[in-house]
Amino acid sequence: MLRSPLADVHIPAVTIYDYLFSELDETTLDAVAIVDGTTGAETTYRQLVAQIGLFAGALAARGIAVGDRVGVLCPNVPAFATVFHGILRAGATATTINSLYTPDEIANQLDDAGAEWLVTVSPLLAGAKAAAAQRGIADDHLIVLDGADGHPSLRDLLGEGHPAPDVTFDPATHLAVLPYSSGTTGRPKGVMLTHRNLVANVAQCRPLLDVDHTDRVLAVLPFFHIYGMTVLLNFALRQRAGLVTMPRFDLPEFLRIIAEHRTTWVFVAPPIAVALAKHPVVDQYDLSAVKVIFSGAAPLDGALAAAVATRLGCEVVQGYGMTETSPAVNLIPAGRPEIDKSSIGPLVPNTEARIVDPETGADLAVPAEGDSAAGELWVRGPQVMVGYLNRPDATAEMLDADGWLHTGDIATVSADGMFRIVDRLKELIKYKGYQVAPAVLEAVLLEHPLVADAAVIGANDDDGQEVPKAFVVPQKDAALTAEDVMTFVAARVAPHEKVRQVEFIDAIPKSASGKILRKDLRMRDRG
Ligand code: AYL
Repeated sequence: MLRSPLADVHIPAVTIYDYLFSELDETTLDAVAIVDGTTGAETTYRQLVAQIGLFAGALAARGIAVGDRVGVLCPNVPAFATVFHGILRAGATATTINSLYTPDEIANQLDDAGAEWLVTVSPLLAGAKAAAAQRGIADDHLIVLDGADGHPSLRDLLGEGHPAPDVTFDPATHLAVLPYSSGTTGRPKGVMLTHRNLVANVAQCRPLLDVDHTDRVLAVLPFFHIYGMTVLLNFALRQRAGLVTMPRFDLPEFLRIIAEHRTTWVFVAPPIAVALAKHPVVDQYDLSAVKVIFSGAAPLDGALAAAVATRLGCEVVQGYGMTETSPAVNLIPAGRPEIDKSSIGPLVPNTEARIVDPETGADLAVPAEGDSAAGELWVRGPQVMVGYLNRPDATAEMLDADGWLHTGDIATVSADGMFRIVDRLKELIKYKGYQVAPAVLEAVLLEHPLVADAAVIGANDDDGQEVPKAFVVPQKDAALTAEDVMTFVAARVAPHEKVRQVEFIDAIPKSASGKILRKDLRMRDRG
């Protein structure tokens, strides 16, 4: 068994709200907590805390309490922080929804999570309304932050002046959030994360990420995803940094905001690193304030990291983890030039790991020099989820009786405790850092009348980034083109889930029990 080389950190038994905001002093209260990158509007910690209290009060006045679930379908705007922490402060659980989702996907998540309330913004109202209608959520339970006829707005709720309710629950067991993840297989499932999980992961990041009140942190990665939720929204606020929000990625606007707000830490996924390394427009902006680019959510190539570091004159590091681990498991601290940036660095504190031979279940040996053989990464720690909502079967497959989470990622480790992700055992695909579940796309493909069978894997595009690729067996004598297949899928899924490559094949390789042999397809794809 491997342990983090770092000393354990104390994880206080408090709510995430108390962990972040109970120790604000007179100086930090008046510091800027959030800047709207688009408009420049600022919110201080004092204002944020007041708004969170009022939002929680307004929810409590509507009867929302411990045990209730509230859907959040909202891009990165400053009010996200008020909504998120307001819901949790009222004792309810927030289920954060991908803002790219189709109405059906939104409705599925609301249904599965048992959410009877939804918070959104007017640009997403059409999809939210369609989903709310499917689930029978009435207009007065659909909060539209910037206002829409017949719906409560943020201004309405805060204006009611209700104080935050007194709620009691055990932070070690009470569910704070239910983000959705497909895990190692199948469709998205609700990941049950407690207040303790969220508190722990912020506490675990603190010794490794040197962010403080002098920093401005760019928040372009979505708060609805665990990366943005923990590392941006919660961690940056705990450090008393200023978050600069951006509702969606657009390269020139991203560069303008970095330059104008002089952001010091920029958290990205690898495709943004590709743009920073290659796009000519990058040279037109003053990015000199940037100290660190932090990449996570998909593999970061070492040469790419070096190219970005040289071009921007900053450090480039990466972190590894998953929704099921709140998310941070490993990360490279800044200021450690000896650590290979294509590795994922050491385990965060209070975390144990094993590298297990997937065939035999035996722990692989760690040699004195060089890396161990590759095996499945298992992790254990206070950031590991309770399980999947309503899915004891899927939980049991991933989380064993001793508390080990089987990540489905293939890793190696060196004697000095540096991990490296070298492959993926599970079927999950990452497109621009977003999860894409092959099972969802395979079901859509099989709806096409000219498709006899189909399988989906992750393939590489010209920049070495992962994209969903479909292997399709056409019906006998059918005239089916790759274009037809891609157009059909694109009309039925969220933009990040589109099939971007198609290959026709005679038969999908399957095991005796009928499981798709993705490994064979991946081998065929890599030639
Ligand atoms: P989910 N290298 C390789 N694969 C990665 C990496 C990485 N650095 N990070 C994530 N993955 C893959 O739930 C891996 O397959 O959470 C993993 O099981 O969307 C899967 O993505 C999980 O995807 C941080 C900051 C982690 C961000 C994250 C990303 C969490 C993504 C730790 O400190």
